[in-house]
Amino acid sequence: MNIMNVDYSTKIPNNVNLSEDRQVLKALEGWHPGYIDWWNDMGPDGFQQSLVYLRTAYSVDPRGWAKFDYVKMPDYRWGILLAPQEENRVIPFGENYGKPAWQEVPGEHRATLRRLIVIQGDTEPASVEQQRHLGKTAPSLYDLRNLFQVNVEEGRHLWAMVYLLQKYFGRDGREEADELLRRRSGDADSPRMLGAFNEATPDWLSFFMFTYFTDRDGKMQLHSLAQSGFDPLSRTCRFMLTEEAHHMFVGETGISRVIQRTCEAMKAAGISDPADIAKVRALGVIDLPTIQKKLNLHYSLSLDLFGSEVSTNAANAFNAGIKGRYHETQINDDHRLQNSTYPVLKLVNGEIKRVDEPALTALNMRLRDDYTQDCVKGLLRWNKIVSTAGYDFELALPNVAFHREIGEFKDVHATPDGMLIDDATWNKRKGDWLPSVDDGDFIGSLMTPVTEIGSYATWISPPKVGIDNKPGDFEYVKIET
Ligand code: BYC
Repeated sequence: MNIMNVDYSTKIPNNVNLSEDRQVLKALEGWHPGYIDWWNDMGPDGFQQSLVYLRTAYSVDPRGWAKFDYVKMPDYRWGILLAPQEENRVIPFGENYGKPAWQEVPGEHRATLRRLIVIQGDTEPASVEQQRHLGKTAPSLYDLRNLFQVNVEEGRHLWAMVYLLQKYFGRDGREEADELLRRRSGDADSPRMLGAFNEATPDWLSFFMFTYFTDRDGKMQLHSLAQSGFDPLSRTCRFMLTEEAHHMFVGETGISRVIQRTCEAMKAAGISDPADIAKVRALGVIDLPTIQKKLNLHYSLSLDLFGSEVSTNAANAFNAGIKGRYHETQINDDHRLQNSTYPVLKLVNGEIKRVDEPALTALNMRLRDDYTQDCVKGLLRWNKIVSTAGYDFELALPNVAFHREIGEFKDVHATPDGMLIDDATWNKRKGDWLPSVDDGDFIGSLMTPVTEIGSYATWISPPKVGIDNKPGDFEYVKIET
């Protein structure tokens, strides 16, 4: 078969020749009904009979890989898609640097590899669970369609990890695949594995923040796993990244549109002080200080997803050749990191200081730094909208010590500017920095659905361009209740 094109003749679309891999096909077909049950129970609430204008991958050729059409979500063809195999690929880092990439699981690294695949797999259904109620309050059909596109693709990313588990990890891989359908975001007894994936996504501003900040952690982690010496994981992640770009686009443009609308409304009403929250809210738009609080929350939750700044897990995975660095092959060094150091932010005698640590154990910190640099790009665009509107207000990323549950700063409190403060000050001030119940109630009050074709809620601007070059008044979702 042609690896570029996806075989749609089997129940599970794929470009991995499943029709000749009976055992894996059987395992996946056995898992399929449980997945559909999970989708019906935990996927989007409502709209399952609606026709949604979705893209589906038909190829893994970066020059053209997706087709758009109306699909009912339960009929979406979730498939197994791997980027084409690179001939003579070698392990690009670690102790096995330069040796041929593994096509089978290396026995001595089996447990590490399985753990990383399970963690990656766990986040995908978690995000769908977190977002399941949002369809009911979508600000437009365009946004509703984007939500569902993100959801079905996160579902496909779960399939991607399940394929790796079932094909390469035998019985325990199959058990892990079943567990991925059993855990639930936010569940007291059986939560999802990583912190941010057990938080609520109560409104659309949270959804945009999540797709901007948390999906971007996904991007960084997938890039690192795409470097893996275990070639099937590398190829899987490479294709996932193609889809992931749209998710972050939804976040970045979503936040841009919220800010745009707020600035327009403030200008039209002659408001000169963006911090005059009551006046701004009276216009039915979200004030900039509240947007900053939501940003503080989602950025800090997402920083926790990088693990501890100094981590032997990360060092072991790198040494083993299993998880590399962002853009590993473009870095100009020995790719072994036996003798180099990396500056890590640490608490030293009650102060935040940069301390040189062995580069091998500082890999989480390095990836987190790469992530922060990537996050800044959106802030520049958002701040441009504010300054172009003539307002003196700048959104900023909070300090990495702010509101942390994992790593070096988990036991201290810090302001968004990075000043360490005591418990009492934190408790008194945290409502100034993180969304309060009142903020949540106000945003919640704006979340009324808009389902007329080409219309948008009061608190968000229309997008500059439509999906698949469709016009603004395109019926992105044909709602059937
Ligand atoms: N919450 O050495 P440590 C995505 C645990 S998002 C809870 O500090 P390590 C997506 C850790 O498991 C990307 N527990 O960190 C986005 C370990 O536990 P054990 C998902 C945490 O291992 C949006 C212990 O603390 N993919 O794709 O170097 C929508 C010590 O760990 C957390 C991945 O994350 C936490 N935040 O790094 C949809 C890639 N952090 O084993 C999808 C795979 C740490 O001692 N995962 N712990 O019981 C990894 O590479 C690593 O496991 C981590 C942690 C980066 C997560």
